[in-house]
Amino acid sequence: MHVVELPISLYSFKLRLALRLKSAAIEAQPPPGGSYRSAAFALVNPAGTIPTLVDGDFWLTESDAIIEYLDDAGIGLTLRPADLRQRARDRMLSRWIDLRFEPALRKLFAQIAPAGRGPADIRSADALIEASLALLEQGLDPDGPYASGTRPGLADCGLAASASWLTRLQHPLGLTSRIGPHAARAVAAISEDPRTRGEVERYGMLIDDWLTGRLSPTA
Ligand SMILES: N[C@@H](CCC(=O)N[C@@H](CS)C(=O)NCC(=O)O)C(=O)O
Repeated sequence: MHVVELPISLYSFKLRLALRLKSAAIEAQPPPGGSYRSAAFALVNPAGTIPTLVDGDFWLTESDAIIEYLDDAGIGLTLRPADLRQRARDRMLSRWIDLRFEPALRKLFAQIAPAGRGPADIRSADALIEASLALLEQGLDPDGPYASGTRPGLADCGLAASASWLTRLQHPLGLTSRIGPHAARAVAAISEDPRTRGEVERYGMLIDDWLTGRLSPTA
């Protein structure tokens, strides 16, 4: 079994966090041909997205589906809350992050190079991010510290991954959206957890390196 992923990919990082929390060591490999756009990778995964789990002749995309598959297969510690409502809340929040927060954030990637920036596009993505974060605040467990209670789940991994980018794009793109107090508490809990702290720090450095150069006025 292995995971096809790339170090800089947001969703690959999300899955790496989950694997750390599960204490599941699964080999990571880059997509064949080095890119998820390669023809060789399309043969493995027609959806063309990473991360992709390959388990013998079975492949699976979608980070949440992969984490749930590993949970159901008894690989590593379970990540999903035992309580029915907390488990459902975790799924709901993870979908909100996947379908609202991250897609709004993703719109900003085309705005990173100063030469290609459109202030109106940045403002509209910022507004979508703000709305998604406001919604998240209403869904997150008010007692925390994690998204759905006292243990980290799917939503915490996705939230930490998108928040890693948002905090680093705020200043250069002049964004006004900020994660709310409940989300900040969940992100802090993942960032301080001894199982995930190193992964969070390494990913932050990767993003910083990736942004250097791309943010320069000549980029
Ligand atoms: N919802 C998917 C999103 C995966 C995703 O969009 N991954 C990005 C890299 S971070 C990707 O593969 N993009 C390539 C593409 O969409 O063509 C998941 O949870 O795995």
